Amino acid sequence: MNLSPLQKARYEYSPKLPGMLRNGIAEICVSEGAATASVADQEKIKALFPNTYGKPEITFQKGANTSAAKKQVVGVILSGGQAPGGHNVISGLYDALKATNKDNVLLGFKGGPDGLLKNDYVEFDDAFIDAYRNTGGFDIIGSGRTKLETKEQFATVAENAKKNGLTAVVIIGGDDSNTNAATLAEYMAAKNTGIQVIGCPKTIDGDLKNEDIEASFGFDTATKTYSELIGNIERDANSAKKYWHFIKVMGRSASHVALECALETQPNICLIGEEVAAKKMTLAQITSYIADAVEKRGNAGKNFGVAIIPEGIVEFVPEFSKLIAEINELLAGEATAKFNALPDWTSKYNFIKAGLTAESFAVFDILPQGIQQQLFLERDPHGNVQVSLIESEKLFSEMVKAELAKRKAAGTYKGKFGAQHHFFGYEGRCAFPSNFDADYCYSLGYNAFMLIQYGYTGYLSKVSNISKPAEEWVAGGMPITKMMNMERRNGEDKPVIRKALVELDGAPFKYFEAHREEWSVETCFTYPGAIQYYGPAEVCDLTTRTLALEKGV
Ligand code: FBP
Repeated sequence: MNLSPLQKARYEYSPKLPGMLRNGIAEICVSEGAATASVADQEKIKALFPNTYGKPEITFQKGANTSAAKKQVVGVILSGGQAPGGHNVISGLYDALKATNKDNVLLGFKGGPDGLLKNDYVEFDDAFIDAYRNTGGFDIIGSGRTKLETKEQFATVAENAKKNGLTAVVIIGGDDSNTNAATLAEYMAAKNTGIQVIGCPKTIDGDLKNEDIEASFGFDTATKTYSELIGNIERDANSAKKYWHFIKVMGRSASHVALECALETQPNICLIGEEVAAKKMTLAQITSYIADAVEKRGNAGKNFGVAIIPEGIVEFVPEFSKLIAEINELLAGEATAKFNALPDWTSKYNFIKAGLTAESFAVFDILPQGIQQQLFLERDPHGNVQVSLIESEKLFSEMVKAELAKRKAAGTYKGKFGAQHHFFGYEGRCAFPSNFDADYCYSLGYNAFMLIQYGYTGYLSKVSNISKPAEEWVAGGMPITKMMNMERRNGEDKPVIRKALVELDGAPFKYFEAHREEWSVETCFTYPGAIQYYGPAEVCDLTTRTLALEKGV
């Protein structure tokens, strides 16, 4: 393998553990809290998880080890989208497992949940793990999005686990994957397999957090990477003074990534999906809001700016969601083939006009033609519009352009408008983990093994107090059922981990809200620069602005 100088240097980095875990199992004991209850729908969740519901929160402390000596054979998977630090969760898990008993074994199941179903795995050893320490990516064993949720799948996993003598499975994933980890844990307990299941909170989207989990790993590095790029673009905009940059950032649904990037870079505009939904904003209102900033700046001679658009925005616009639902209905079943057979866009347009309600057609009709056509291009396996493929950065810039043309004709807008478009997503998911993510992930993995060693199942590895230096971090575990409620999914009520959306009364949004008017008209850009791996702690070990504001530090 060809190694870059940074990669070589990062191999030498020693991730920081919470103080209480630093001396290994010999000096780690457990303190159990009170029984827990799920955040909502307690009776229903309790009935669905009779073996794993209501268990206590646990916290590790310094003290004499009381765990039973037992050879552990642990299987681990990476599940869902990549997030910086996944390799460190595995190396932390491996180090804790080997430090506890050199005969313990760690198997990495390949390609996400599929690896567990197909019994496709590798056995890790020192050389294998050493090649991935402190690196980005999930390439150590790959990842996948297969959902582990049916009884048949669980039976296959149990069978494969038994074949390999597994004592525990660790699932590194987001809210859906950890919901499935809880169901798998319940299955394993109900069947008396003796196999424990532990989850670790991952996702760059930042939406797996709650009163127990302060942040999902990967959010820190991904947002720092996007913020570096946005800062660079801001500086370019402020140098050339001739473009508005419309920048879409990842985050399938929640706008945490967009908000964090805005807090880091102070752009002129940042849309927040959750606010758009709460205020029931229309596309025209959002367009007008952006055009107002462009107009004010343009009339003051500042024909440049930066607007951040969250990937999930369109689903938060009520009239747009309704339009998508109607299109999905309109093209259900055989109608798709009929639609595709129409000879040209005019006939397709007329078909759409005849099939939509007048209200939804009016929304469709104000979209730029390129976006209208995107709605009918790629469909998911269920035949639904793939909303995440809609180029919302272009949607808004084109709508703003049309609005500005009207304002120009009316004589209110005197500036010039030229737009550039960007989408930052994959650029940030496999970056070298920041020191924070390298430390946090290693700790989550190390801690996951302690939960296994102490016999817990159905728990999420929990490392808290993470806005403080690592020495003060608190390690422990929380039953996953505590984070669950019932939600309607595909026509059925299901127990799921509650997804964290941006809270409009939370400190990060409040800070943004208090400053955004000034940022929209003035040029208040801040340039965060590249992630720093070496240097003073106040530069290298910083947490996100989101976490700092949430914790008041
Ligand atoms: P996870 O929720 O699995 O962590 O993935 C998040 C994410 O990166 C989203 O931000 C993005 O919308 C999506 O994955 C992209 O998925 P894919 O990798 O399948 O293109």
